[in-house]
Amino acid sequence: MKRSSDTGRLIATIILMITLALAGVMMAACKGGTEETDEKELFVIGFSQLGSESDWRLANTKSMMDTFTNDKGYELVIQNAKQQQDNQFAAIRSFILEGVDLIIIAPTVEEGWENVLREIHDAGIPVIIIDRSVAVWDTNLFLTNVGSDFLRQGQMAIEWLESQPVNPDTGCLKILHLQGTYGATAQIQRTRALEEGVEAHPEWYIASQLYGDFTEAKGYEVMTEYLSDPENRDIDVIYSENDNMTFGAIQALEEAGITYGDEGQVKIITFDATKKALQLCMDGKISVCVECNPMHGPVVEDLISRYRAGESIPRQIFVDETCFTRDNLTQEIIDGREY
Ligand code: GZL
Repeated sequence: MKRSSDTGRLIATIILMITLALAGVMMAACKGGTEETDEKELFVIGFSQLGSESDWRLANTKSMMDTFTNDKGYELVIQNAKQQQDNQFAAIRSFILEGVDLIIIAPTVEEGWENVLREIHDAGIPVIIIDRSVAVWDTNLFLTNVGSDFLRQGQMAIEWLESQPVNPDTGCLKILHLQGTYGATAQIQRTRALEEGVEAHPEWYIASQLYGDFTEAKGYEVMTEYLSDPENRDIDVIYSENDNMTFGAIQALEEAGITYGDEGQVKIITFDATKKALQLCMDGKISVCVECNPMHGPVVEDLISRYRAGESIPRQIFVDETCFTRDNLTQEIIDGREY
């Protein structure tokens, strides 16, 4: 009896051990398979966004977030540099350590990118530059630059200004220039277009160039300070390098009792063409809104898909943009805008 009961216990123990072993193997396979499948499917993108300084920038970030979603097979890791290039370098180096599949950079300024782009290159990670550009000798350090032709934007504004009469009392045009972040491609090229325009028109002159850093607060601050001197109040045109500085400048004009718009003293030229600026243009308060399209997400996704399929992609992609005035603007266009 004892022998058979011993034997029975032994057999039961062996069956239990085999069952547990099989269960463990199945669980491991399921777990490993699930995790492996999840990790394998997501294409991880490290995105160094320069900041959140303007409505344009917020729209640009939203476009990227709306495009690179998990259900479309992406993991988008965004780091906001608060307009500091050093923060971008730190973010990019963390992306390299994480071993992301691709890095996207919206650079604060053009200079200073050679070393960190070489580090990314040496790590074997592809890079796409969006919005502004980077000034590097070796353009093989990035796949492509998706952005705007900022010089053309400025030239469209100058073409409109050329169609305007000079001040009949003075025989000239006194222009106040609000500049964006020094060294950013948008600032460099929009400034170049104005300065080349002034050079070609002796009856135009730049009364002052104020630094607004692409923000509404700074635009208001420098404009308020400038208008505090009565000698500075006779400006004919404000050439403002983005809408948010324009909104600050408009507040300063109103507080100084200076009229603006179609029926006012000061004609305003602005860049970005956000909904708020277009509405002011429609209402005759802003004369020219030069569009700067922030909706880079879909364009960048198409380029990444083509790159992953082994196709060659262009080194530079310009997005479509329009120069809006009351002549070509409708409420329907404004209401249909995404930003
Ligand atoms: C332009 C972009 C500029 C916008 C500003 O592509 O770099 O930066 O014109 C933004 O609104 O701050």
